[in-house]
Amino acid sequence: MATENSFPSDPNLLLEFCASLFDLNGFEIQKKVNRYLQDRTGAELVFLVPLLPENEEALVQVLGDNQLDHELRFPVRNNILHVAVKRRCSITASSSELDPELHNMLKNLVTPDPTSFLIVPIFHAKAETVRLLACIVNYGGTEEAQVKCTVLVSECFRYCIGTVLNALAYEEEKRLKLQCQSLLSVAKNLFSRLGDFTDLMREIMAEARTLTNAERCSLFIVDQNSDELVAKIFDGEVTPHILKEVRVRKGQGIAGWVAKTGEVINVRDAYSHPLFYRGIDEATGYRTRNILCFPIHHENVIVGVAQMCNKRNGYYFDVFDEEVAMAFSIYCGISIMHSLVYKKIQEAQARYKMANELMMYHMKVNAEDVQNLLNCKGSHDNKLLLHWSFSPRTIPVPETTCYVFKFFEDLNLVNHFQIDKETLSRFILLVKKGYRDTPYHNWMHAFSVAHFAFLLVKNLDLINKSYITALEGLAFIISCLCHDLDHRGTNNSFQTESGTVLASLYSSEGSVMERHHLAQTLCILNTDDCNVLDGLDRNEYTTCLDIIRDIILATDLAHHLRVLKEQRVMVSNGFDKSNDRHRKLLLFLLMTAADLSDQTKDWQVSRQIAELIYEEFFSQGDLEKSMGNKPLEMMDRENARIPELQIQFLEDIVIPVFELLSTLFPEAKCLYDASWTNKLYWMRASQVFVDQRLKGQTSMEILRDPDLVASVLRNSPPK
Ligand code: 7OP
Ligand code: ZN
Repeated sequence: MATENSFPSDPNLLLEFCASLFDLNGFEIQKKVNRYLQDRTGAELVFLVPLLPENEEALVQVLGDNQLDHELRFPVRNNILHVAVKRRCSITASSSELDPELHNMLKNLVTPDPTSFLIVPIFHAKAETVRLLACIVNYGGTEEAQVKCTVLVSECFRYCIGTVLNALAYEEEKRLKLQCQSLLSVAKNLFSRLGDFTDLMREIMAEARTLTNAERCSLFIVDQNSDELVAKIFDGEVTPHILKEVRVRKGQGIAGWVAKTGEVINVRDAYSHPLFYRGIDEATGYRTRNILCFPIHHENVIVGVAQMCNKRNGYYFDVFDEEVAMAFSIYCGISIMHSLVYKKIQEAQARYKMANELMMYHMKVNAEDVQNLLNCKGSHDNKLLLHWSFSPRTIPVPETTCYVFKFFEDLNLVNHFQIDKETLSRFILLVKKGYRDTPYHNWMHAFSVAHFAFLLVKNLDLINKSYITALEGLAFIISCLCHDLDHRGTNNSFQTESGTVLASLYSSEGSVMERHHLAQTLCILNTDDCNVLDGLDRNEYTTCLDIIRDIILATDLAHHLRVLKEQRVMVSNGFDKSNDRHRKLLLFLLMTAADLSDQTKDWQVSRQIAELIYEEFFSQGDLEKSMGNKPLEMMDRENARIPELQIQFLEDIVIPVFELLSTLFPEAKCLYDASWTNKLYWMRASQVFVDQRLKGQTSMEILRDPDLVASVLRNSPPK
């Protein structure tokens, strides 16, 4: 045993040696250390075995003066090296106890066969773990030589371990960085091929071969229904052309085992492995030497297995290959699953397109209806049509389309924008078809809103007085006709609360229904021979669509409440006809007024509208109750106090709109007055509701009772 003061190292040589380690890379440092220790110990060969901390891997890169053309990596566990690490003292061994490949290399380098072999663990005095082993080959074999070698090694490293470890760590970082970079470029490559599954599979195999330096790769996808592995695409130098598709049961063969257990299998000699199936080699004439087989996961499910065959250059797959393979397999899993999802989405889209085609076919308006509308000889010149108080709901439904046609002609839009009359007829009929048979939000609502817009443009002479441009006038009328297309009788919060398809399309943007009405509008305008905007030039066309979009989205009462303040400021500061924002705000106000215009007609209309609206609201409330939700009071047929709700609605929303409108257009004062009068009538109605509720009638029954109209209108009009 070496004593405290025995110092076999020559201090000058050691100092010189330490100084010479300056600015060398990991390989050069190892050569220097090996040479120094060889010289000092008189051994035939010295080499270092760095140990990687996390995964207990051993690394051999340099033997004596020779840097290996491919570094060796192997696990420390179940290896003679492990004994030295565990005991933390030098041990003698036979080199045949080493990793077999390392043993072979030593045999080629050392003549004759290594006879004595010493392993010295190296650790920093202040650190716990062994970071490095020094292996000394043919050092003499005596116990004295063993002690001397151990002391020489420990003295050497007392001064240079920091330098050596830093250089090695730097090399390892460099390697990891390169590995990361190459994996990232692999990921980039794979993710750009999600559109074509076969192409993706080929690329995965090619990348896997390059990363692990393998001759061939087989890729199996797990068929989740049959629990089988399926390979359809083959690659590599030998193409087994006889095979169309290979199916392997889970658990069968190496790939089947990996699919079943999720373990990586790394076999150095395929033929000696009990799970190896020789059939494929026999059928193809390919000779499998070694195999690296790893699972491909996606969210904890094994979706595939990749099997790499034959490491190139006659080596076998090492721990490093296993590591790269596992990282690679994560990208494979994600890209395979996304590619499958992408395929599904494309199929869904194709199905959607087919369904849409079918629907558009059945939505086609009848050619005869188009001709009838076009050639209508009816006069339809109701004298009251231009009166503010006229209720368009009195017009019989079959005549409504003729009136709409008239609105376009009367406002000079057909002329001004070169609208093809047949296209206009088809457009009007298609819009009418686009409304459902809901109590309130149906074609008659759209028609009455469009009529009110016609009244506004005509009676206030908005276009000639340049309050709005002709294009804005056109957009306004189209928007009114289309603004509630395909309404389902339920409001925005219902869509969001019950997670309808419409909510999934639009809820992130708000105004779910309005966005749908807009989408339907654009769909109609894009239908063959229905585009009334065909005659517009490019610029006018896009401007018109932009205005339509803004107006339809503005029909959300939430939007109205958001811009009301700005509209008030505009009205009190004076309307500027050349200000684009002013004209927009005016259009929003006009649209809201048209949408609420039922409340500016006489009270019988107001009552009838309430009947339609509450029928629709209560149906939604019933649905909400059946889903276990509590509806708003106005949607709840048991609790809604209709007159109070109407008074509130008139006060909070309707009256302010017409107040603002009549400030801007004094001619429209009668609309404001009418909405006020209706509020007073609803206050009268309130008492009737209280009385009749006590007698056991439901709100809806009271609203429909002819006695209600009789008692509300009995006395002189309210003041
Ligand atoms: N008259 C009406 C509507 C009651 C012309 C709608 C609402 C908001 C607040 C009540 C309330 C209802 C709403 C139009 C007309 C049409 C208003 C949007 C509604 N008398 N409602 N009502 N509205 O959401 F207090 F449902 F489309
Ligand atoms: Zn509406």
